[in-house]
Amino acid sequence: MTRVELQTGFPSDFLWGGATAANQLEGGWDEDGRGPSIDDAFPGGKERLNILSSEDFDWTIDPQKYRYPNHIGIDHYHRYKEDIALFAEMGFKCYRFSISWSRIFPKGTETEPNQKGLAFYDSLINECVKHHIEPVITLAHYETPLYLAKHYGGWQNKQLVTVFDRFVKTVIHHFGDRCHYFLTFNEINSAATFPVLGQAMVPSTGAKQKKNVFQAWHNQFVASAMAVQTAHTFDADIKVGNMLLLATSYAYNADPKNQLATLRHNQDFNYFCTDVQVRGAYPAYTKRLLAQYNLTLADLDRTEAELALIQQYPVDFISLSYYMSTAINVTEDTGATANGNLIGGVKNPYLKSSDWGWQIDPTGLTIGLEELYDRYQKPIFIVENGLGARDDFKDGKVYDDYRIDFLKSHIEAMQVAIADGVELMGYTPWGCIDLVSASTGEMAKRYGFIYVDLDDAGEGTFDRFKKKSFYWYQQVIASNGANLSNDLSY
Ligand code: BGP
Repeated sequence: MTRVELQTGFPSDFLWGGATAANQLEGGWDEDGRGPSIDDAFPGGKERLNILSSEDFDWTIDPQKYRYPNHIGIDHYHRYKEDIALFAEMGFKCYRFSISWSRIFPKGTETEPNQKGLAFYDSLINECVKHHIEPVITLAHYETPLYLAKHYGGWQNKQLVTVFDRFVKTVIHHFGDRCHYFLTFNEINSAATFPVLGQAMVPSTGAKQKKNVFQAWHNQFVASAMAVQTAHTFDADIKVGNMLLLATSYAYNADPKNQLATLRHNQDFNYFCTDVQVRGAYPAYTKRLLAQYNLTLADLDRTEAELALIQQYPVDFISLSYYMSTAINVTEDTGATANGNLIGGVKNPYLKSSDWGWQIDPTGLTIGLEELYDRYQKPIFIVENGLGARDDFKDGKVYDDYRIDFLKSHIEAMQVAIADGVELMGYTPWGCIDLVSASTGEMAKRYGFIYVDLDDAGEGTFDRFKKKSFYWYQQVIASNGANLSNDLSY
């Protein structure tokens, strides 16, 4: 009897590439008419999220008190041609980046776009096209114009839907002839723990009241539907995805109470936003979820017209970030907790952690992909994944075998999901070139295939160097994922 072989290969049009976000790499924060974005008020350092979560944070930029690494990023604003040429050398089929809203509309409220902002992205996109790299554009990657956070209170205010719609229409009408993939709100569900990033809300503007967080989500669901409408009206072939922070969740043990808590956690964290954006309607468990905060749907300002729009314009595909899994234990205190990507949890004794305490779990990627595909039957695009690590830079080289091991194991995990029928569109590892960390503002936490000579104090030449993983990923792409071997000369 012959053995049945499952299809584990990647589709021939699989989108291999890399991912970045404007605020974390561009720099040039006040050049050519750009207005400040919320990230320009984020201090650098491990205390970043604590500072942003404190009652007295009021969006003031105070260079006497803090360093602001996002102001310079890695100077991609001036070096993007060199960077895209390096991506092309690795063989990128696509490049995920974000368009900085405040580069196009400096305060967010203007009616006419900043032409110099459009010119920058025209040139960047043309550079991608020249190298046969498909742009994948994030419309909102934690980059609300600072003015809208300060004067409108962020996304809890419905006026943001109107001004965001103007931004989206400008972007799609201007770049839609060359770009076929757009993502709406980066890690939209991360507002469950840190509304400052995705919703531009802090405690002093009401971020601790859950009603505001749910209202902001609703406003973003409407804005997401409007983005799909704009894209499809402009060109029916443009595909728009949501963007989910996926943290696959396990019950710590077989105690049914932990199993139920895990189901609830999945609904509340991993599925709530995606259910609305993919299925076009609020899920049945919304009432239970809101009741946890003593809220009902009547507490939210949702019009019939908005709900109809959400239903009419669901996203075309699901995109997600995946770095780690989380474990749920409500029955006992094991004492050990784990850090993670904007969401922590109980320490899982079966997993190792990164230098920053994020639990490494490739099998969790297979499980997460299969759970999502079973639930929605929509194509999935992994638009972030990677290992934040300290690199040892010597004589122009970085031997980052630990990064190769991480990525290799996650690509193998993707193959298992493909063999089980998951429709996977592409893979763009995070921070394909070293950039400023979102959660800590550090340069020391590196993800890239390309090393950037810059440290946490802002010192360095900004020169770019190819790490060992650069050549490894080049080989992965050239073989369409068939050759994952780390046995290469460097
Ligand atoms: C995600 C964000 C990214 C990115 C990444 C890594 O949450 O979408 O912007 O930075 O995580 O996180 P960090 O930079 O905190 O290591």
